[in-house]
Amino acid sequence: MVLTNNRINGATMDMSRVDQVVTVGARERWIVDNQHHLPHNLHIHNARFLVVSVGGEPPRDFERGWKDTVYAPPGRPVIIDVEFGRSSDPDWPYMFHCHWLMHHDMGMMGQFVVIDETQEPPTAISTPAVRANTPAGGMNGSH
Ligand SMILES: [Cu+2]
Repeated sequence: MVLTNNRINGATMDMSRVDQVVTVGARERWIVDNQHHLPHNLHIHNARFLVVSVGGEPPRDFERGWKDTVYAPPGRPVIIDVEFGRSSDPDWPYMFHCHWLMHHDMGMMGQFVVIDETQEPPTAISTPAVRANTPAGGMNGSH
C-alpha cells in the first residue's frame, strides 16, 4: 500500500474497481509505505492485523495487539500481518482507507474482496450503488 497525496497505490476511490483480492482464511503481509510528506494512516474494514515493524524497528507497546487502523509516518514503512473476515463473496467489497477525514473524502480509499478457491477474482464491482452512478451503456469513471 503506497500512500501518496490522497492516493493509495496511485489511485483514488472507484466503487467499480477491485483493488485487491484476498483468499478467505489467508493471513497476508502488507507493507504500508507512506511516501508523502504528510502523516497518513491505514484503516482496513473486515480485518484485523498485527504490526510487525515500523521503519524497520519492532512495534512499541502502543503499536502491539490487534488493530484495524495503523499510523503510517512519512518515510517509515509499516509492515502488518492481516487476517480477514471468514465469509467470501466476489460481489461484496470492503474498503481500506486513510482515516484522516479530509483525505478519505478526497478519495484516499480502495476496496478488496474476499473469495474462496471456487470463485473467480472479479474484474469489476457492480453493486446497486455503482449501477445508480453509472449511465446506461457503461462505466464513466467519474465517481
Ligand atoms: Cu491521509
